[in-house]
Amino acid sequence: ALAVRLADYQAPAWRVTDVELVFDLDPEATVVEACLRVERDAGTDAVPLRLDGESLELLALEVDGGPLPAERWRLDERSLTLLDLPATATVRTRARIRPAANTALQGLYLSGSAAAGFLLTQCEAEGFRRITWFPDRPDVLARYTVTLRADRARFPVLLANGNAAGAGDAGGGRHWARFVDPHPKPSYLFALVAGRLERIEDTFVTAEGRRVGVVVHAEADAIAQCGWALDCIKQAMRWDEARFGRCYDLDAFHVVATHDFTMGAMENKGLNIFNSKYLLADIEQATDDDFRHVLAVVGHEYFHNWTGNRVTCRDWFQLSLKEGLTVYREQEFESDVASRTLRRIEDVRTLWRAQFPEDAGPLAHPVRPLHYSAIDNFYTATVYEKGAEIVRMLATALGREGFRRGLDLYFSRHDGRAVTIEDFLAALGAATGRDLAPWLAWYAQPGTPELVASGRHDAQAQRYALTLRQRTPATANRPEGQALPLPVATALFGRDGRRLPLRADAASPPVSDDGVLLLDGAEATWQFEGVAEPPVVSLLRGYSAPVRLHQDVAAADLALLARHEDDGFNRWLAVDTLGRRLFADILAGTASPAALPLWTDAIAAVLGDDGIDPALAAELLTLPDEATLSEGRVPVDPEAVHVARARLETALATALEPDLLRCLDRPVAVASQAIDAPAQARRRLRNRCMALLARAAPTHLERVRLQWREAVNLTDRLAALACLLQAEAPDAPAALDDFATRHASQPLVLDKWFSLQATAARDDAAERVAALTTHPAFRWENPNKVYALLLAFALRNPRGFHRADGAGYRLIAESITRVDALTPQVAARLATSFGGWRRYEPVRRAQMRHEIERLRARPHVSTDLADILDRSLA
Ligand code: DPP
Ligand code: ZN
Repeated sequence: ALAVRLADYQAPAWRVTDVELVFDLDPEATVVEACLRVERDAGTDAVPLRLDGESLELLALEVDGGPLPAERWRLDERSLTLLDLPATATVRTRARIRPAANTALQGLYLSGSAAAGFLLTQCEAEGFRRITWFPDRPDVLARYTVTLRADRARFPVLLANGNAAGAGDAGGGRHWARFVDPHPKPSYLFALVAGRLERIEDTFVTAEGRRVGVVVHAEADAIAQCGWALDCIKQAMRWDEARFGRCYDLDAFHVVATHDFTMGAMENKGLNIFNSKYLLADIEQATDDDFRHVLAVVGHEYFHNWTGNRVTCRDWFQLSLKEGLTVYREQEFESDVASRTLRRIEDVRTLWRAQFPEDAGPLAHPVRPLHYSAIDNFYTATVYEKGAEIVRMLATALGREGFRRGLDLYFSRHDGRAVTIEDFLAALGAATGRDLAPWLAWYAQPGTPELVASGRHDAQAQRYALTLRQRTPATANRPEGQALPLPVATALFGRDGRRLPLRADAASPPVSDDGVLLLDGAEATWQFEGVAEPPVVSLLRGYSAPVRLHQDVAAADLALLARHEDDGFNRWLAVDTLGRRLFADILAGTASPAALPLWTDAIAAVLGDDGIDPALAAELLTLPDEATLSEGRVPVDPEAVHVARARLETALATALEPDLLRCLDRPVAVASQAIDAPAQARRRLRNRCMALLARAAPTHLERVRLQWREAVNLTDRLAALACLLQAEAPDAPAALDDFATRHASQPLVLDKWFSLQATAARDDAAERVAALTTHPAFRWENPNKVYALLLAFALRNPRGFHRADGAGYRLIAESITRVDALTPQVAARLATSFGGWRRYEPVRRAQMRHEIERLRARPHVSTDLADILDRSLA
């Protein structure tokens, strides 16, 4: 497909001011009547009106109430073009579409069976063109009036964006409902839902005094699991008012759950649609992590109402304008209402596991890409997670108040508009009197910067000089990057573990009140005064910039930080760094037993600290996964990484056995069905201790079995099952069967059952995963099932996926072919697992390359898949 280029952007010659849509809904054949009020921009005479449209059957076309002569319109597979229109016109089309046959899950489709399922839409990024002809680009904002007509018994609930504006009987067993959305919006935010859905609801009164009906809809067997989501919506609404001054702006806020969704969720105006995985939660069918993910994703989609909907993107190159900013808002929401340290550790783990490798491989792209041939493939860790890190750095650099003032100006300047990342930076800069132009480079250049820190202590002068240098090195695919603005949150500690004041001399670059050094060139040096002894330096506190840090720190200093850092993240980071050093030694065959105690003692000391947050303790006991440990190593031998990691984990478990037992035996006065943050944190720690003990000695499996039998929540039951599986215990197969029987009617729990087996590092993992694709609960058409089994295998079972005989690669390649014929977006996502092929040792490298080429050579490769394959090979 032809690439679309940022440099070619042109404002639309035609605007659509108002849209009226009438749907006659039916799963087999739905008729869509669209009436567009179009206006040509002054000064753009004679430009034809080109409307996007795909997989639509044209039934009628009229302009200004009459037919259009054949020579004045052209129709092809992708568009409808109208010639010689007056400067303003009314264009009416009628189209037939086939929701039940739509397995791509873009546009209007059916969730569930034809007899009992419901109809819904997914339009971001380019799904609306599968519903009707329209300038399907985010800079065309229109007011929508939508009328839905359908069989009343089959589709009792009818929903679309905006405010309800009437409903009634349509005769012949059919009924209708109308919705008016007063806020102009781009077509990607359009949504409708129709079907047999149950609801739970509440009322929320905004800070501006608007009474809002908050409604969660789901099918009958899922509605009982929606209470948590309803709660989370209200929390998100209140939080956005308090933290960012943003209120909700319609009479109702609807949220709908579906099992058939390619993404996590979608922020359609006033009618969010969720993958059930991120909406449903109860103690029997959801883990603690699920509860937190629901909170985060519900928040994320709700926050888009301002960052994405009220202020939207000019074009899809600006995707991170809404996604990076909204991920940042979501992170802050969870940090404020749950645990800041835990959320930060998880975000950084994700960045290292997913974004750093992406940024180092052939699929690397700037946060604002320069071109694309399939925009669906740019909903990436780089656009989302690195984008959020940039926003976080800006917030750090401007300070909390400055950032808030900047965002306020951004909203007031651009409300109702489609804007760019330059507009965002300009608003933040104007509100704070700063020139933020240098920050644009963060959006423009790919690659992870390297930050090198070195220090020198002068005992005589009681001074400590800290030098920071940065570089974004060249790779095969790109030249060396330029220097970027880097906020480096810093603290100095004395040998006794106390914080030292951070006083830079007058000649040094500035230091903010909260200890942030802003490195804005290739190199700078700060001279700190009043430092009597060589300090222990803690850099990038809270991970203040998404860089690779190179700092020569003694292991004893890291152990000191593990005990005394008051920034929870850097406390964890010190332990993590110690663990990684040991891992590197084991991998290189240079491990010395003497090095182990510094690490394990540091963890033991934290575990013994009664004041410690159990969630942080659990994180200290969790090693980086194999993908993270492989990152930055060339060439990777996945088997060696697996073995070295397992050895390190066993060493940790053995060294800490008494501490882990003490931790488990500590009495807990907590209801095992409570889901508040402290209860979750304690479960997390106990389950982590149990998993390590099971590693240390098989006798501890008795504890696991006890928990397996007595668990009263899914978190504990699943944790016990994972231990049995990991230990390859003789009763593991029976436990797996029991679990499947117990949860047979619960699709989301079965997804976990599939994932657990897909990620078990067994020799025969590929064969087992292949066999599971024929399990009656597995469906190739359902993205969640494909993600739970096949994507989990490809991404989270490096040993199985990279098996030396290539069986893992063949399994995933065959699965990609199969899925591509159904849901191209899902196939493309699966194919990204081959993206890092060049980093592997020669045998695996050749096998992966062979699978990529074989996939590319097949007939009927979708545009989405072809794009990933081509870029992987480039
Ligand atoms: N629905 C996706 C998200 O919220 C894309 N906008 O990130
Ligand atoms: Zn989003």
